[in-house]
Amino acid sequence: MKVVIIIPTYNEKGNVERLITILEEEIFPTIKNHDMNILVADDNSPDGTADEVKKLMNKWKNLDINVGEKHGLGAAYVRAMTYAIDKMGAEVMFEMDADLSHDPKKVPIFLQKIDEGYDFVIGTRYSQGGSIPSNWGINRKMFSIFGNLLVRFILLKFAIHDWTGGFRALKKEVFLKEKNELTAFRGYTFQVSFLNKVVRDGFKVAEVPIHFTDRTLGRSKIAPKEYIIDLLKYIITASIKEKLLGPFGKFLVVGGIGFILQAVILRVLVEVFNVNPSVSNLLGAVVAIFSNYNLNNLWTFRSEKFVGFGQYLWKMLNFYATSATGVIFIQTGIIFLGDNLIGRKFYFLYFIVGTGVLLIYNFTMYRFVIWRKRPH
Ligand SMILES: Nc1nc2c(ncn2[C@@H]2O[C@H](COP(=O)(O)OP(=O)(O)OP(=O)(O)O)[C@@H](O)[C@H]2O)c(=O)[nH]1
Ligand SMILES: [Mg+2]
Repeated sequence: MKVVIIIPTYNEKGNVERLITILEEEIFPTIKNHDMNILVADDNSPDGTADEVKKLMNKWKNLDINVGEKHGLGAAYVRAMTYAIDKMGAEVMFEMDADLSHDPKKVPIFLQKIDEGYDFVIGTRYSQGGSIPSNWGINRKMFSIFGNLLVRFILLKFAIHDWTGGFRALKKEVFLKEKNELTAFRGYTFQVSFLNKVVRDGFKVAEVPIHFTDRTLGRSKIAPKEYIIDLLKYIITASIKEKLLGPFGKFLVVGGIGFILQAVILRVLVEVFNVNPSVSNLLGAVVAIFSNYNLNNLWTFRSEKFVGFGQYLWKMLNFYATSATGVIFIQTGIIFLGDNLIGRKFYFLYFIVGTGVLLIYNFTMYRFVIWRKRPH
Protein backbone atom coordinates (compact mmCIF):
# COMPACT_ATOMS: atom_id res chain seq x y z
CA MET A 1 0.00 0.00 0.00
CA LYS A 2 1.03 3.59 -0.51
CA VAL A 3 1.91 4.98 2.91
CA VAL A 4 2.53 8.67 3.67
CA ILE A 5 4.03 9.69 6.99
CA ILE A 6 2.81 13.21 7.73
CA ILE A 7 5.03 15.33 9.95
CA PRO A 8 3.54 18.67 11.07
CA THR A 9 6.19 21.29 11.72
CA TYR A 10 6.35 24.71 13.24
CA ASN A 11 9.97 25.76 13.79
CA GLU A 12 11.38 22.25 13.74
CA LYS A 13 14.52 22.89 11.69
CA GLY A 14 17.14 20.39 12.82
CA ASN A 15 14.58 18.01 14.27
CA VAL A 16 12.82 17.35 10.99
CA GLU A 17 16.08 16.74 9.15
CA ARG A 18 17.12 14.13 11.73
CA LEU A 19 13.74 12.44 11.66
CA ILE A 20 13.61 12.29 7.85
CA THR A 21 17.11 10.84 7.72
CA ILE A 22 16.33 8.12 10.26
CA LEU A 23 13.09 7.19 8.47
CA GLU A 24 14.72 7.11 5.02
CA GLU A 25 17.96 5.38 5.97
CA GLU A 26 17.04 3.10 8.85
CA ILE A 27 13.34 2.37 8.77
CA PHE A 28 12.07 2.39 5.18
CA PRO A 29 14.67 -0.16 3.95
CA THR A 30 13.24 -2.68 6.46
CA ILE A 31 9.67 -2.31 5.14
CA LYS A 32 9.30 -4.42 2.02
CA ASN A 33 5.55 -4.71 1.55
CA HIS A 34 4.59 -1.02 1.46
CA ASP A 35 5.51 2.02 -0.62
CA MET A 36 6.82 4.45 2.02
CA ASN A 37 6.69 8.27 1.65
CA ILE A 38 7.01 11.37 3.82
CA LEU A 39 5.03 14.62 3.73
CA VAL A 40 6.03 17.58 5.89
CA ALA A 41 3.12 19.86 6.80
CA ASP A 42 4.75 23.19 7.53
CA ASP A 43 2.95 26.39 8.55
CA ASN A 44 5.44 28.91 7.15
CA SER A 45 7.85 28.35 10.03
CA PRO A 46 9.96 31.51 10.42
CA ASP A 47 13.07 29.42 11.20
CA GLY A 48 13.28 28.11 7.62
CA THR A 49 12.08 24.54 8.26
CA ALA A 50 10.59 24.46 4.74
CA ASP A 51 13.89 25.37 3.03
CA GLU A 52 15.67 22.61 4.88
CA VAL A 53 13.03 20.10 3.78
CA LYS A 54 13.20 21.34 0.18
CA LYS A 55 16.95 20.67 0.15
CA LEU A 56 16.35 17.13 1.36
CA MET A 57 13.76 16.66 -1.41
CA ASN A 58 16.61 16.65 -3.94
CA LYS A 59 18.03 13.63 -2.20
CA TRP A 60 14.83 11.74 -1.38
CA LYS A 61 12.24 11.42 -4.14
CA ASN A 62 9.62 10.03 -1.77
CA LEU A 63 9.70 13.23 0.30
CA ASP A 64 7.26 16.11 -0.25
CA ILE A 65 6.18 19.28 1.53
CA ASN A 66 2.88 21.09 1.90
CA VAL A 67 3.08 24.65 3.19
CA GLY A 68 0.20 26.79 4.43
CA GLU A 69 -0.92 29.42 6.90
CA LYS A 70 -0.76 28.68 10.62
CA HIS A 71 -4.26 27.86 11.85
CA GLY A 72 -3.44 25.17 14.43
CA LEU A 73 -2.62 21.49 14.31
CA GLY A 74 -6.06 20.35 13.10
CA ALA A 75 -6.01 22.65 10.08
CA ALA A 76 -2.43 21.61 9.24
CA TYR A 77 -3.30 17.90 9.37
CA VAL A 78 -6.52 18.25 7.39
CA ARG A 79 -4.71 20.24 4.71
CA ALA A 80 -1.80 17.78 4.57
CA MET A 81 -3.96 14.64 4.61
CA THR A 82 -6.06 16.04 1.79
CA TYR A 83 -2.84 16.70 -0.15
CA ALA A 84 -1.46 13.24 0.66
CA ILE A 85 -4.57 11.55 -0.74
CA ASP A 86 -5.17 13.82 -3.76
CA LYS A 87 -1.60 14.50 -4.87
CA MET A 88 0.36 11.53 -3.56
CA GLY A 89 -2.24 8.75 -3.75
CA ALA A 90 -1.94 7.87 -0.05
CA GLU A 91 -3.89 4.84 1.14
CA VAL A 92 -2.50 4.85 4.67
CA MET A 93 -1.28 7.93 6.54
CA PHE A 94 0.71 8.46 9.72
CA GLU A 95 0.61 11.33 12.18
CA MET A 96 4.06 11.78 13.67
CA ASP A 97 5.68 14.64 15.64
CA ALA A 98 8.80 16.20 14.16
CA ASP A 99 10.74 16.47 17.40
CA LEU A 100 11.79 12.78 17.65
CA SER A 101 9.44 12.19 20.57
CA HIS A 102 7.93 9.35 18.54
CA ASP A 103 10.24 6.39 18.01
CA PRO A 104 10.52 5.73 14.25
CA LYS A 105 11.17 2.04 15.01
CA LYS A 106 7.48 1.71 15.87
CA VAL A 107 6.37 2.52 12.32
CA PRO A 108 6.52 -1.13 11.11
CA ILE A 109 4.47 -2.23 14.15
CA PHE A 110 1.73 0.28 13.35
CA LEU A 111 1.74 -0.98 9.76
CA GLN A 112 1.42 -4.54 10.94
CA LYS A 113 -1.81 -3.55 12.74
CA ILE A 114 -3.10 -1.93 9.56
CA ASP A 115 -2.26 -5.15 7.68
CA GLU A 116 -4.23 -7.08 10.32
CA GLY A 117 -7.30 -5.06 9.36
CA TYR A 118 -7.37 -2.20 11.87
CA ASP A 119 -8.52 1.17 10.50
CA PHE A 120 -6.93 3.44 13.06
CA VAL A 121 -3.82 2.65 15.12
CA ILE A 122 -2.75 4.83 18.02
CA GLY A 123 0.46 4.91 19.99
CA THR A 124 -0.36 4.63 23.67
CA ARG A 125 1.74 5.88 26.56
CA TYR A 126 -0.79 4.76 29.13
CA SER A 127 -1.24 1.03 28.70
CA GLN A 128 0.52 -2.22 27.86
CA GLY A 129 3.96 -0.90 28.83
CA GLY A 130 3.87 2.50 27.11
CA SER A 131 5.40 5.39 29.04
CA ILE A 132 6.01 9.12 29.37
CA PRO A 133 9.45 10.69 30.00
CA SER A 134 10.57 10.24 33.61
CA ASN A 135 12.27 13.64 33.50
CA TRP A 136 9.02 15.51 32.80
CA GLY A 137 8.17 17.94 35.56
CA ILE A 138 5.32 17.04 37.86
CA ASN A 139 3.04 19.60 36.17
CA ARG A 140 3.56 18.18 32.72
CA LYS A 141 3.03 14.63 33.99
CA MET A 142 -0.17 15.56 35.81
CA PHE A 143 -1.42 17.54 32.84
CA SER A 144 -0.98 14.57 30.53
CA ILE A 145 -2.20 11.83 32.88
CA PHE A 146 -5.23 13.72 34.19
CA GLY A 147 -6.03 15.10 30.76
CA ASN A 148 -6.38 11.56 29.46
CA LEU A 149 -8.34 10.34 32.47
CA LEU A 150 -10.67 13.33 32.16
CA VAL A 151 -11.35 12.52 28.51
CA ARG A 152 -12.13 8.89 29.33
CA PHE A 153 -14.43 9.75 32.22
CA ILE A 154 -16.29 12.62 30.57
CA LEU A 155 -16.79 10.82 27.27
CA LEU A 156 -17.43 7.56 29.19
CA LYS A 157 -15.12 5.70 26.80
CA PHE A 158 -12.70 3.54 28.70
CA ALA A 159 -11.35 1.11 26.11
CA ILE A 160 -8.82 3.62 24.76
CA HIS A 161 -6.06 4.79 27.09
CA ASP A 162 -4.23 7.51 25.20
CA TRP A 163 -6.45 10.16 23.60
CA THR A 164 -4.07 13.09 23.26
CA GLY A 165 -1.04 11.44 21.67
CA GLY A 166 -0.04 12.33 18.14
CA PHE A 167 1.58 9.13 16.86
CA ARG A 168 -1.05 7.37 14.77
CA ALA A 169 -1.67 5.48 11.54
CA LEU A 170 -4.97 5.52 9.69
CA LYS A 171 -6.56 4.35 6.50
CA LYS A 172 -7.57 7.06 4.07
CA GLU A 173 -11.25 6.04 4.33
CA VAL A 174 -11.26 7.06 7.98
CA PHE A 175 -9.96 10.52 7.19
CA LEU A 176 -12.35 11.03 4.25
CA LYS A 177 -15.30 10.15 6.48
CA GLU A 178 -14.36 12.54 9.31
CA LYS A 179 -12.58 15.30 7.38
CA ASN A 180 -15.36 17.90 7.36
CA GLU A 181 -15.74 17.82 11.12
CA LEU A 182 -12.07 18.32 11.99
CA THR A 183 -10.61 21.57 10.76
CA ALA A 184 -11.51 23.80 13.68
CA PHE A 185 -9.61 21.95 16.41
CA ARG A 186 -6.18 22.94 17.67
CA GLY A 187 -3.47 20.93 19.42
CA TYR A 188 -4.59 18.03 21.58
CA THR A 189 -8.24 18.81 20.96
CA PHE A 190 -7.70 17.83 17.34
CA GLN A 191 -6.36 14.43 18.40
CA VAL A 192 -9.17 13.83 20.90
CA SER A 193 -11.99 14.94 18.59
CA PHE A 194 -10.65 12.92 15.66
CA LEU A 195 -10.40 9.75 17.75
CA ASN A 196 -13.81 10.33 19.31
CA LYS A 197 -15.45 10.53 15.87
CA VAL A 198 -13.54 7.43 14.76
CA VAL A 199 -14.85 5.48 17.76
CA ARG A 200 -18.40 6.85 17.25
CA ASP A 201 -18.41 5.61 13.66
CA GLY A 202 -17.34 2.10 14.62
CA PHE A 203 -13.92 2.02 12.94
CA LYS A 204 -11.56 -0.67 14.26
CA VAL A 205 -9.02 0.94 16.59
CA ALA A 206 -5.80 -0.67 17.88
CA GLU A 207 -3.32 0.59 20.45
CA VAL A 208 0.45 0.11 20.20
CA PRO A 209 2.53 0.85 23.31
CA ILE A 210 5.11 3.58 22.81
CA HIS A 211 7.67 5.34 24.93
CA PHE A 212 7.42 9.10 24.45
CA THR A 213 10.85 10.77 24.45
CA ASP A 214 11.28 14.39 25.47
CA ARG A 215 12.35 16.78 22.72
CA THR A 216 16.01 17.83 22.90
CA LEU A 217 15.85 20.56 20.25
CA GLY A 218 13.44 23.41 19.60
CA ARG A 219 10.55 24.81 21.60
CA SER A 220 7.28 23.25 22.66
CA LYS A 221 4.18 24.58 20.93
CA ILE A 222 1.81 23.59 23.63
CA ALA A 223 0.04 26.42 25.40
CA PRO A 224 -1.30 24.60 28.47
CA LYS A 225 -4.02 27.04 29.52
CA GLU A 226 -5.42 27.52 26.04
CA TYR A 227 -5.32 23.78 25.34
CA ILE A 228 -7.01 22.79 28.59
CA ILE A 229 -9.88 25.20 27.96
CA ASP A 230 -10.23 24.02 24.34
CA LEU A 231 -10.16 20.40 25.39
CA LEU A 232 -12.65 20.79 28.24
CA LYS A 233 -15.03 22.70 26.00
CA TYR A 234 -14.87 19.96 23.40
CA ILE A 235 -15.25 16.93 25.69
CA ILE A 236 -18.08 18.46 27.70
CA THR A 237 -20.14 19.55 24.70
CA ALA A 238 -19.43 16.31 22.82
CA SER A 239 -20.42 14.26 25.82
CA ILE A 240 -23.68 16.15 26.40
CA LYS A 241 -24.60 15.92 22.72
CA GLU A 242 -23.77 12.22 22.47
CA LYS A 243 -25.55 11.29 25.66
CA LEU A 244 -28.68 13.34 25.09
CA LEU A 245 -29.13 12.43 21.46
CA GLY A 246 -28.22 8.80 22.03
CA PRO A 247 -30.04 5.99 23.84
CA PHE A 248 -29.69 7.67 27.21
CA GLY A 249 -31.60 10.74 26.04
CA LYS A 250 -34.37 8.57 24.57
CA PHE A 251 -34.43 6.47 27.73
CA LEU A 252 -34.98 9.68 29.69
CA VAL A 253 -37.91 10.70 27.47
CA VAL A 254 -39.46 7.23 27.76
CA GLY A 255 -38.83 7.27 31.50
CA GLY A 256 -40.38 10.74 31.67
CA ILE A 257 -43.59 9.41 30.13
CA GLY A 258 -43.55 6.48 32.58
CA PHE A 259 -42.89 8.90 35.42
CA ILE A 260 -45.92 11.03 34.53
CA LEU A 261 -48.13 7.94 34.28
CA GLN A 262 -46.91 6.64 37.60
CA ALA A 263 -47.12 10.03 39.32
CA VAL A 264 -50.69 10.61 38.17
CA ILE A 265 -51.78 7.14 39.33
CA LEU A 266 -49.98 7.61 42.67
CA ARG A 267 -51.60 10.98 43.35
CA VAL A 268 -55.08 9.90 42.32
CA LEU A 269 -54.91 6.75 44.47
CA VAL A 270 -53.50 8.56 47.52
CA GLU A 271 -55.51 11.78 47.30
CA VAL A 272 -58.83 10.53 45.94
CA PHE A 273 -59.00 6.96 47.20
CA ASN A 274 -56.79 7.38 50.29
CA VAL A 275 -54.71 4.32 49.44
CA ASN A 276 -51.36 3.76 51.17
CA PRO A 277 -48.60 5.55 49.14
CA SER A 278 -46.33 2.48 48.85
CA VAL A 279 -49.16 0.37 47.39
CA SER A 280 -50.22 3.20 45.07
CA ASN A 281 -46.68 3.53 43.86
CA LEU A 282 -46.53 -0.17 42.98
CA LEU A 283 -49.78 -0.03 41.01
CA GLY A 284 -48.54 3.03 39.11
CA ALA A 285 -45.30 1.19 38.41
CA VAL A 286 -47.05 -1.76 36.74
CA VAL A 287 -48.62 0.57 34.18
CA ALA A 288 -45.45 2.68 33.79
CA ILE A 289 -43.27 -0.38 33.20
CA PHE A 290 -45.56 -1.65 30.45
CA SER A 291 -45.33 1.70 28.69
CA ASN A 292 -41.55 1.89 29.23
CA TYR A 293 -40.92 -1.59 27.87
CA ASN A 294 -42.75 -0.97 24.62
CA LEU A 295 -41.39 2.51 24.00
CA ASN A 296 -37.83 1.41 24.76
CA ASN A 297 -38.16 -1.59 22.50
CA LEU A 298 -39.60 0.42 19.61
CA TRP A 299 -37.46 3.53 19.99
CA THR A 300 -34.60 3.72 22.53
CA PHE A 301 -33.01 0.39 21.70
CA ARG A 302 -34.60 -0.11 18.32
CA SER A 303 -31.39 -1.51 16.83
CA GLU A 304 -31.73 -4.41 19.30
CA LYS A 305 -35.52 -4.67 18.94
CA PHE A 306 -37.16 -8.00 19.77
CA VAL A 307 -38.82 -9.49 16.75
CA GLY A 308 -40.46 -12.83 17.57
CA PHE A 309 -43.51 -12.81 19.84
CA GLY A 310 -41.96 -15.41 22.17
CA GLN A 311 -38.85 -13.29 22.59
CA TYR A 312 -40.99 -10.18 23.08
CA LEU A 313 -42.91 -11.87 25.92
CA TRP A 314 -39.83 -13.42 27.50
CA LYS A 315 -37.94 -10.11 27.45
CA MET A 316 -41.02 -8.34 28.82
CA LEU A 317 -40.96 -10.77 31.74
CA ASN A 318 -37.26 -9.96 32.23
CA PHE A 319 -38.03 -6.28 32.00
CA TYR A 320 -40.77 -6.51 34.62
CA ALA A 321 -38.50 -8.55 36.90
CA THR A 322 -35.63 -6.07 36.52
CA SER A 323 -37.88 -3.06 36.89
CA ALA A 324 -39.78 -4.61 39.79
CA THR A 325 -36.53 -5.28 41.61
CA GLY A 326 -35.63 -1.62 41.15
CA VAL A 327 -39.08 -0.40 42.10
CA ILE A 328 -39.29 -2.59 45.19
CA PHE A 329 -35.77 -2.35 46.54
CA ILE A 330 -34.72 1.06 45.30
CA GLN A 331 -37.69 3.32 44.66
CA THR A 332 -40.25 1.93 47.09
CA GLY A 333 -37.46 1.20 49.56
CA ILE A 334 -36.58 4.88 49.62
CA ILE A 335 -40.26 5.86 50.00
CA PHE A 336 -40.63 3.30 52.78
CA LEU A 337 -37.57 4.60 54.62
CA GLY A 338 -38.69 8.22 54.25
CA ASP A 339 -42.23 7.41 55.30
CA ASN A 340 -41.05 5.63 58.45
CA LEU A 341 -37.99 7.67 59.38
CA ILE A 342 -39.13 11.19 58.46
CA GLY A 343 -42.87 11.09 58.02
CA ARG A 344 -45.63 10.82 55.43
CA LYS A 345 -45.76 14.56 54.84
CA PHE A 346 -42.90 14.45 52.31
CA TYR A 347 -43.90 11.22 50.56
CA PHE A 348 -43.77 12.86 47.15
CA LEU A 349 -40.18 13.98 47.73
CA TYR A 350 -39.14 10.39 48.60
CA PHE A 351 -40.80 9.30 45.40
CA ILE A 352 -38.69 11.77 43.39
CA VAL A 353 -35.39 10.82 45.05
CA GLY A 354 -36.22 7.11 44.67
CA THR A 355 -36.99 7.64 41.01
CA GLY A 356 -33.62 9.38 40.38
CA VAL A 357 -31.66 6.43 41.75
CA LEU A 358 -33.96 4.03 39.96
CA LEU A 359 -33.21 5.69 36.61
CA ILE A 360 -29.49 5.00 36.82
CA TYR A 361 -30.07 1.40 37.81
CA ASN A 362 -32.62 0.86 35.05
CA PHE A 363 -30.54 2.30 32.22
CA THR A 364 -27.59 0.14 33.23
CA MET A 365 -29.72 -3.01 33.27
CA TYR A 366 -31.54 -2.24 30.00
CA ARG A 367 -28.43 -1.30 28.07
CA PHE A 368 -26.16 -4.06 29.34
CA VAL A 369 -28.55 -6.90 30.08
CA ILE A 370 -31.93 -6.74 28.35
CA TRP A 371 -31.06 -4.92 25.12
CA ARG A 372 -27.43 -6.04 25.24
CA LYS A 373 -25.70 -5.40 21.91
CA ARG A 374 -25.68 -8.53 19.81
CA PRO A 375 -23.35 -9.11 16.89
CA HIS A 376 -25.25 -8.16 13.70
N1 LIG B 1 2.11 22.65 11.02
C1 LIG B 1 1.94 22.81 12.35
N2 LIG B 1 2.57 22.00 13.19
C2 LIG B 1 2.38 22.16 14.52
C3 LIG B 1 1.51 23.15 15.05
N3 LIG B 1 1.53 23.05 16.41
C4 LIG B 1 2.37 22.03 16.70
N4 LIG B 1 2.88 21.50 15.57
C5 LIG B 1 3.79 20.35 15.44
O1 LIG B 1 3.16 19.26 16.10
C6 LIG B 1 4.13 18.43 16.73
C7 LIG B 1 3.81 18.37 18.23
O2 LIG B 1 3.99 19.63 18.86
P1 LIG B 1 4.90 19.81 20.16
O3 LIG B 1 5.13 21.25 20.41
O4 LIG B 1 6.09 18.93 20.06
O5 LIG B 1 3.92 19.31 21.28
P2 LIG B 1 4.21 18.24 22.39
O6 LIG B 1 4.94 17.08 21.79
O7 LIG B 1 2.96 17.98 23.08
O8 LIG B 1 5.16 19.04 23.38
P3 LIG B 1 6.77 19.00 23.50
O9 LIG B 1 7.30 17.80 22.84
O10 LIG B 1 7.04 19.08 24.94
O11 LIG B 1 7.23 20.21 22.78
C8 LIG B 1 5.49 19.05 16.45
O12 LIG B 1 6.04 18.41 15.33
C9 LIG B 1 5.14 20.50 16.12
O13 LIG B 1 6.07 21.12 15.28
C10 LIG B 1 0.84 24.00 14.11
O14 LIG B 1 0.07 24.89 14.47
N5 LIG B 1 1.08 23.78 12.79
MG1 LIG C 1 6.73 17.23 21.01
